Amino acid sequence: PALRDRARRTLALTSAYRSERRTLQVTAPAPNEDFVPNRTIRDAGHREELPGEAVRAEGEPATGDKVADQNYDWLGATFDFFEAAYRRNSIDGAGLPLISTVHYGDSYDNAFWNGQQMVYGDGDGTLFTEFTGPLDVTGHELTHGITQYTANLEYYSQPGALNESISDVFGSLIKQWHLGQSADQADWLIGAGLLAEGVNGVALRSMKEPGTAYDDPQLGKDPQPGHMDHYVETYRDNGGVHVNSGIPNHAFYLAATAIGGNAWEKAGRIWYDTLTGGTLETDTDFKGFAAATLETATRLYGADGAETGAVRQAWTGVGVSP
Ligand code: ASN
Ligand code: ZN
Repeated sequence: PALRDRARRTLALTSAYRSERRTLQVTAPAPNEDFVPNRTIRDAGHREELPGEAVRAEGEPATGDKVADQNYDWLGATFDFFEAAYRRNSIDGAGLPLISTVHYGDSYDNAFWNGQQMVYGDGDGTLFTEFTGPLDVTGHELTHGITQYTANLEYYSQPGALNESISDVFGSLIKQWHLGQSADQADWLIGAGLLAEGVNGVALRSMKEPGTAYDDPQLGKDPQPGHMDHYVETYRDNGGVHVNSGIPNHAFYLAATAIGGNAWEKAGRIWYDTLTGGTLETDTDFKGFAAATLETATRLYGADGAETGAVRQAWTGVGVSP
């Protein structure tokens, strides 16, 4: 929110100058021009129908519905993160409008990106609370859009688990950036606060200790492995995309904590440049992605850089040899 206000102030201050400049010369935007989000929040009215009725467009005042307003704010924080950390202008890098539908379905226990927009259920209140609540969940869903516009990793098996993991990595980094937490201060949980009262667990997933986020009679036990020795072969969940994502998630955690400092700055930069650099295939597997992160780290920090060593060790630590 602080950054959003800053951006708005800057925009107000520069708009007069900008229109003057336009009459003098027609040029591409200045490299440090602030990007601004274009959010639309829609309300599905508890039906499973999209897109629902628009309740808040960009710049409009709060609706009074805490779910819609929370979603608007978290979309803003996520947009701000990608601008501040990587100078990315929205999902497609070119200011794509952010469209979100809340109150989707009746007691709907999920949130998703459907290829064009984000969709959020309210949870059933017994297992899950509102999916608009945790910032990292919104960061996760929006990052699916970024992956679609960049590496476009297919949503099956290892590339699918990488797609999932990338959404968890940036979801977590957005939360860390918002809270001002360094790698050693972060909880590395995804969806903390999402489990309803009485559920035995702390979050949906743990990047620090995959497999330990919950263990509950109704929800079952967190099925995530954190090492290739425990890779889960399954046809369910698109070949275990939400299960085996624990392995690259843990690799990122190992790299970021070994490098130290703010995780979005170095480890995040390595993952971001790898995702958006154009060298991944849609069917890149863990080994291929690991090798690509090492190439990126080598380009950024040198073959003998401590950061590059940390990335190599991280992948080795989860049983993936790049
Ligand atoms: N919340 C899930 C996700 O974004 C929904 C899904 O299974 N696609 O990964
Ligand atoms: Zn996902």
